[in-house]
Amino acid sequence: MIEKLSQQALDSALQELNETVDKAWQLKEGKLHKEIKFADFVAAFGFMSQVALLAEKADHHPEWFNVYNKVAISLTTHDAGGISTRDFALAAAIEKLG
Ligand code: HBI
Repeated sequence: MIEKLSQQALDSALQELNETVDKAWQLKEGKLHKEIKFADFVAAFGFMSQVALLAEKADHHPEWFNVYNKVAISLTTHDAGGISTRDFALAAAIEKLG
């Protein structure tokens, strides 16, 4: 069974993740959260399609919200009741998308 990260592990994983990104992930409502703005709806939906493929491969799925060119993503691990290494793995994979 996957476990949720301790506050200390969470803080250091978040710091490490954010070293590699231009817009930071944040902790929001106990989830790993990021809001991304794209050029238009097609670009936003294209991004979501790529994330959907990653999510299926990892069997780990985002909570997200899209309006036109904006996508808000929240990652949490239901099985763990909080944020786990799976959320950081998915966030890192999302950051690697072209
Ligand atoms: N996605 N975010 C998230 N958290 C989970 O715990 C999770 C998931 N996708 C599939 C999944 N768990 C499966 O392992 C089963 O729990 C259905």
